[in-house]
Amino acid sequence: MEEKNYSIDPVTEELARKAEKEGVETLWDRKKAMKTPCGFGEQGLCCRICAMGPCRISPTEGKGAQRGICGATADVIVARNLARMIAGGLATHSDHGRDIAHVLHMASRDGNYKITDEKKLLNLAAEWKIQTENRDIYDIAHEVAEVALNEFGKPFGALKLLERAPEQRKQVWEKNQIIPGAIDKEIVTIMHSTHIGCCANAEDLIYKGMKGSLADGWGGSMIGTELSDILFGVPVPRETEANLGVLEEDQVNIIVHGHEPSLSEMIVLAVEDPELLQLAKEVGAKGINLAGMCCTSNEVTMRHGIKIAGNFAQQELAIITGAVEAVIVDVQCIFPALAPLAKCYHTKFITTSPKAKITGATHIEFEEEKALASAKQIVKEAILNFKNRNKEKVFIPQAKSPAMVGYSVEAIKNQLDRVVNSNIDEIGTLKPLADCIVSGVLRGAAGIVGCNNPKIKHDYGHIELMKELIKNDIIIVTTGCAAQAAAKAGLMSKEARKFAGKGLERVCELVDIPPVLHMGSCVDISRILLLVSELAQLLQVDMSALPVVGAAPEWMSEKAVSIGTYVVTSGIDTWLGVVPPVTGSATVVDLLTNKAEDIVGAKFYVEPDPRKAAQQMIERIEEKREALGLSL
Ligand code: NFS
Ligand code: SF4
Repeated sequence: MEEKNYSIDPVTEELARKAEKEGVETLWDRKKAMKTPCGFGEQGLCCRICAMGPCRISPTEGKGAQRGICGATADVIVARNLARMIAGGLATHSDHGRDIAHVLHMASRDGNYKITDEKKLLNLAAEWKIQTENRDIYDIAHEVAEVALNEFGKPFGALKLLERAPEQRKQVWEKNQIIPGAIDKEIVTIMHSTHIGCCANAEDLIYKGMKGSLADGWGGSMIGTELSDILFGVPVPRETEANLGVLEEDQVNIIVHGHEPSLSEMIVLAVEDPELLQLAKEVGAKGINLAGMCCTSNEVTMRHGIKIAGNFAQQELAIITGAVEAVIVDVQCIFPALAPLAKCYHTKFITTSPKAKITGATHIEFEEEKALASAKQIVKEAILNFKNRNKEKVFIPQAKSPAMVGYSVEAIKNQLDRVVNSNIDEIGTLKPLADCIVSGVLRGAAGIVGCNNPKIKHDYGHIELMKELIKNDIIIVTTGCAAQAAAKAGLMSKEARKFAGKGLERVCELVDIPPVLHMGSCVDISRILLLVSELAQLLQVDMSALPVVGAAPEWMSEKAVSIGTYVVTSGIDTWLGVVPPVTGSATVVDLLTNKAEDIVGAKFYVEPDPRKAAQQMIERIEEKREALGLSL
């Protein structure tokens, strides 16, 4: 049997072997070359915030340096570093949300960007008390965009979308004074407070981090999701396929990679352009095959069923197939390694965002004002590159899995309506889901999200955890690279219900869903927040009372730190499969994994073994059920 080193995914293993044979390196090679990571950094004990340092604090109490040159303690240094990670993640998601708001602001009837979901726009306008009667839909859209843009910099007041949370939750935030104001302000405050000689109280720094994180989940990310739905459509269930086997030997293969749908939506349109299809024929290809990578993939698969090429750890492998004419990227989670790697094959590595230029890549700036024309130019580059493909280097693994995707909150309600007796029940609510949880047919729900990280065998953390949980009648909602792991492993096909426990299997049959529901990209974790918030309001309890848990089994990014923090701050216990760099401070560890429960009603758990994590999650869910008096 073939030895499996890096991944539980055979396609990944095969291509990693191809890379070795061809002498090109991947993240796993570089991970090996990195040797043992720096112990100070690993524990969060290294401070580079000013030029008197860098300072590093000895992890052993009473031995070696116990304070930085300014006198900062281990607690302060660890908390400051963590708060800065949150600010980084919050900035990234929020800048994405802001970009989408700008796109909505430029939307017009005869332009490239149009309003696709008027209903969602009108609902949001009503929520924000924007006049809608006798107004052109585009005028309304522009005002909604302006209000959204103001959320980033308004001088006074709390973020508007926080209003959507249950009353009990808002009180928790209020009591702890962690209700965020303008999104940019929260980032700035964290950067300010963590400057040399400013905040030197670990607990307070954690509160600042929590407050900032809420401006991500209930702010920038939620704006990103809402406005993307208005522009490009609310996702509905549809079929797709996942893994690098979706590449086609006889077609021009294009990969979109990154995050913001404003680029990828236009690429989706461009590849259907008759002139470009004709050009593809002229260069000897049978067609143009578009597939996605990372969260951009999640955006376009949710809305168009575009095939999923793979997740974070597979981005290099796409190029290593030798069959990809272009990898088109915008922002975030893009390995700089793709630039030198693309030069070993014929692949064009095309950057498009002024925010993410990469040395060695071809930069074709994507101009939103002439979005479709820009997209067509980029696709043309890919087509013209087909002739450079070296057939001897091409190897496309034949494996791919069918998957159902597109489960927005709206789509989930729609599916649930199938079991509703419309004579007595209201349709379009989460009540059937709440009923299943109350009766115990479903024990609870888990949100499994996040990245890949070579510290964990690729996809193993995600898949083991999901399998364990569905077996125990816990329904799963997922986003990001975790969702792609599930799609590849077949957990999003309807047949996957056979892996579920009796209760969940029955629910899947009746409602016609897979046991693992794809809810989108990482900014779409805001959908999960709203799902849990609505469930809580239906059952008239706080979010922290529900038998609901979260997990990021293979997380790696600052974005994931911000997400984990806002999920916990929203009252949902969260399991991490990778230890965060905080172990150098017993105070911070105690705050995150213990005291947080008294503060916000939920806490972090760290458990690298997904099976153990699953057991802990099941126990926790049962505890919550008992506390709510739900059936055993
Ligand atoms: Ni989320 Fe998406 Fe993937 Fe992690 Fe990166 S793509 S925004 S950060 S690696 S899940
Ligand atoms: Fe050292 Fe303090 Fe400067 Fe950090 S802020 S590098 S601990 S002197």
